[in-house]
Amino acid sequence: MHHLGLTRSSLKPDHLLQTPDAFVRTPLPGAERVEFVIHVGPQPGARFTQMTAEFTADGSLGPTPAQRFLYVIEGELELTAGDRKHVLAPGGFAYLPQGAPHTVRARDESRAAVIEKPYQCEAGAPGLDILVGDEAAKTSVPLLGDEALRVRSLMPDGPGYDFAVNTMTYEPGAALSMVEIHIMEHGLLMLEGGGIYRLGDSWYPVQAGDFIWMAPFCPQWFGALGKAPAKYLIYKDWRRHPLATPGGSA
Ligand code: UGY
Ligand code: MN
Repeated sequence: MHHLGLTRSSLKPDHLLQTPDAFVRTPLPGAERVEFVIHVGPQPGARFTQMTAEFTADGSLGPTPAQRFLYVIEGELELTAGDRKHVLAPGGFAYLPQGAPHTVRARDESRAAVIEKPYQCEAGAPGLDILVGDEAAKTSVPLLGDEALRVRSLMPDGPGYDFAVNTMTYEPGAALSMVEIHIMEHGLLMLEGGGIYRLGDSWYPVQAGDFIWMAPFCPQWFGALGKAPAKYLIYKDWRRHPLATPGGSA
């Protein structure tokens, strides 16, 4: 089946829209019975990597040289760290500090968003612990007072943490109140619904399953369309001086 070379996907110097029809799977070293859709990495200019891991039953992740954040989309993952085992169901998430020994194994067919970023440590910042949580247990907060646009912060905010991961849920018709232009870069996975994303000087129809990368300072705006809420998982680098180098100290 071909589509005469058409896709909504687009790569520009300051953003990427990657739609499921353009996904290509790849294995990664150390992982077993998992295929990865690598959404972004340093190659097009990102300073982190984001992928979707598609596990068959008993599939497991390999090691990472960076911090790792997991968000379960489908199925169930067992995270083992030290003598503790956690079971992550859809909406469950985990943060693994750089160098923290752990294993991740799927009980059944499962899918998870995986975000990895070299740690930019800050002098005097406290050592970080493994965190495990459930999105549904996090309080949602209106963005800039807009009750129709609610944000859940999955990561704690403190001097030790150099990135944030949030979910944002838009009621139909809700929109960002401004075109944002900021130093943080974003990795974004559409989880539900859809709408129009402005990226740079282009406007794209987007829907659940799509991935977006926004480079630092990429102009961005979103408005939700349709009869159901639109929801996305969004990563941003955070709390580090602009001159700090990735992987180095601030
Ligand atoms: O956190 C953010 O910068 C967020 N408001 N950006 C976005 O949704 N594109
Ligand atoms: Mn933003």
